Amino acid sequence: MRTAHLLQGLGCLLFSGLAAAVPLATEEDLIPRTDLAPRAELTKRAPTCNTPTNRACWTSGFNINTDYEANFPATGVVRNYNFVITEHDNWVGGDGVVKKKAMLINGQFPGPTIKADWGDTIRVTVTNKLRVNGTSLHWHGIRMHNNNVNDGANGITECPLAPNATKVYTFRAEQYGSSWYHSHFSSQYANGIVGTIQINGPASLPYDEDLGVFPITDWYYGAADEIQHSLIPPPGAAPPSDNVLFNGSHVNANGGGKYARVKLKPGKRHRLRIINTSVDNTFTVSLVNHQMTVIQSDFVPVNAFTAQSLFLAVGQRYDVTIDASAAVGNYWFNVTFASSGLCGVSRINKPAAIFQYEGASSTALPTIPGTPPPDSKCEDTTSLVPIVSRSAPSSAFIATPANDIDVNLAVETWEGQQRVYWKVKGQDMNITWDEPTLEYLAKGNMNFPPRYNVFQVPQANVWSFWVVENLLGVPHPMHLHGHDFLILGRTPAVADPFNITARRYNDATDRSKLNFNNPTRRDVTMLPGNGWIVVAFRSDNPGAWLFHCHIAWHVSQGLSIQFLERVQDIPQTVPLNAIEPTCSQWTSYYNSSPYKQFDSGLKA
Ligand SMILES: *[C@@H]1O[C@H](CO)[C@@H](O)[C@H](O)[C@H]1NC(C)=O
Ligand SMILES: *[C@@H]1O[C@H](CO)[C@@H](O)[C@H](O)[C@H]1NC(C)=O
Ligand SMILES: *[C@@H]1O[C@H](CO)[C@@H](O)[C@H](O)[C@H]1NC(C)=O
Ligand SMILES: *[C@@H]1O[C@H](CO)[C@@H](O)[C@H](O)[C@H]1NC(C)=O
Ligand SMILES: *[C@@H]1O[C@H](CO)[C@@H](O)[C@H](O)[C@H]1NC(C)=O
Ligand SMILES: *[C@@H]1O[C@H](CO)[C@@H](O)[C@H](O)[C@H]1NC(C)=O
Ligand SMILES: *[C@@H]1O[C@H](CO)[C@@H](O)[C@H](O)[C@H]1NC(C)=O
Ligand SMILES: [Cu+2]
Repeated sequence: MRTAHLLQGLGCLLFSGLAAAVPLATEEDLIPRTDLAPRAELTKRAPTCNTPTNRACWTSGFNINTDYEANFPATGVVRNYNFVITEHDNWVGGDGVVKKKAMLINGQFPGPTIKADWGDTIRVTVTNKLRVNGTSLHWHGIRMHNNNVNDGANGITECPLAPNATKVYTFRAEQYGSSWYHSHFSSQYANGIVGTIQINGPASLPYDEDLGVFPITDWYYGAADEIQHSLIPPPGAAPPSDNVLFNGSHVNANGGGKYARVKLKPGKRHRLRIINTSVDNTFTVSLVNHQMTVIQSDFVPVNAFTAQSLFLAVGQRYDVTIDASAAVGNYWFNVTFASSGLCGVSRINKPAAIFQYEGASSTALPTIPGTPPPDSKCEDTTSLVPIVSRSAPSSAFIATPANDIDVNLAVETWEGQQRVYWKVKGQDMNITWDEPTLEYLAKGNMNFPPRYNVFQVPQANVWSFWVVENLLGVPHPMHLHGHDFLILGRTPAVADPFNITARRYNDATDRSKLNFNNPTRRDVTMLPGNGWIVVAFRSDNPGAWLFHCHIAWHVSQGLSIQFLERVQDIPQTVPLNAIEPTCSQWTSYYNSSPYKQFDSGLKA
């Protein structure tokens, strides 16, 4: 228990290029967006049949049942954003306490919300004004179909942007729902390089009001680099977070700061987009005296179900509806941690936001404490039923040593000191920033170093199955780029985190527990401590796609692999020359920089 708790602090990242297959909008379609802070309203959109009483409808020919991987609207609209990333010492924001090192997009935390309609093109111009760090931005959960080069994973799909360099990321809103973006350069997002994405589209339930994005994140007063450095020697355990922020704010331990307040209209049904943008902390959320009805998980619309509380792993999202049917007043929206401490803890007691009915006091605090939700055991649900169904043939899954990957911890000597690594199938990932996988391919070089952790997926349009086994008690939120994966099965959380009987998948006894028929599908799932998951994705997207733990500290310590999907098709679908000029800019900067890579180079 203690050991597992100590180990829990160890943590992932990615980037992008241009869509080759999907034509981009022409210049006349561009909406001028020269202001840094994007306007809240979408100024141009197709006529929509989406109304408060019929949210399932979207536009002619597109609705909640449309298979969005096969077909999405050609709106011709481009949403332009300008992001300038800057560095701030002793920044006061968030909860009113000084943060030693902040790195912000357009001076704000969270960064600007990217808003688009389903089918729009999103174009983000990123300029790195950090003093010495590179950076790269990953657009979490965006499929990036035939667009690997815009995925934003430095060392995989691009070189980091050197200080003063600019890069344009362009991608289609192929899916709809709620998500986020973040830096994938070491554990840099813990300094604040994070923001949300809202893609409007159909929904499985009617609602009146869209409250918008509601990111919840753990918050650290220290500098990300310094925290990461402190995790190099054993035990390498993640520290508790200093606070938890709701949409960027919370009170602090000394009574300063302020609660986030979300306004509800009495009698109305509201949509809330809960997004876990944590570095490490996983939590359960609940709203006193109200239920939440889930309509979507990650970018996958699901059959609606109602819950008193929801567990979110790092990177996971739940779009919910909330009926404002209680008495007019103020209500706590609470975050609760798993009692084991195995999926993150905070120094702040009982983090909360306030949901305030119109007509209620805007200064009074809620009076009803509410009932703590059941202990999550760090386990996410596998009973979500996607509306657009996907099934994999069970006969296609053959458990072999080749598709079995285990996760474990190792301590090795590095530059004369003991160092903690996370190993996947015996190897921690350690990429070289100026030699991303796509650059190897551009040069026709297939001799990847062993520590690039390349797993080939050669065959086109087949289900690729993976058994992931956890040889330690620490759970990991596993995230796949470029795909939603099917969660065919996993071990249930056990009472004792040192119970090792469920570590290994046994095909003879475990196969019958797998669900191949439209199972839960999303882009992040929890790998239980001392347990396994079986996941599958369809090889319909050529590229180098990271599969990693989303705890920033763990990915930095190596917990990552990359699937090299249909390598022979990559040159036809991915414009490999798009890695320039970023790579040559980075190389000339890095060669003269005293600041060197000290970890895997990746982060969640
Ligand atoms: C990143 O920036 C921080 C703060 O300026 C610095 O301490 C660190 O050494 C830099 N790391 C790299 C690899 O540039
Ligand atoms: C970036 O540009 C600014 C302004 O021109 C300059 O002061 C700074 O030294 C440049 N940074 C690097 C790392 O070249
Ligand atoms: C969170 O803050 C953003 C920006 O201020 C706002 O647009 C959004 O509506 C807020 N979310 C909620 C749920 O209040
Ligand atoms: C966010 O994810 C982290 C890591 O899995 C988890 O510890 C935390 O509880 C999650 N937060 C929420 C609000 O779900
Ligand atoms: C919710 O948060 C408030 C404020 O911290 C706290 O007083 C209350 O006990 C919490 N309720 C639950 C169920 O955690
Ligand atoms: C240990 O794990 C096995 C296999 O999952 C389970 O049957 C057993 O109940 C667990 N024991 C405890 C104490 O949790
Ligand atoms: C990563 O690999 C490079 C090149 O092999 C090596 O010099 C460096 O020490 C490695 N980093 C770690 C943290 O193991
Ligand atoms: Cu992890």
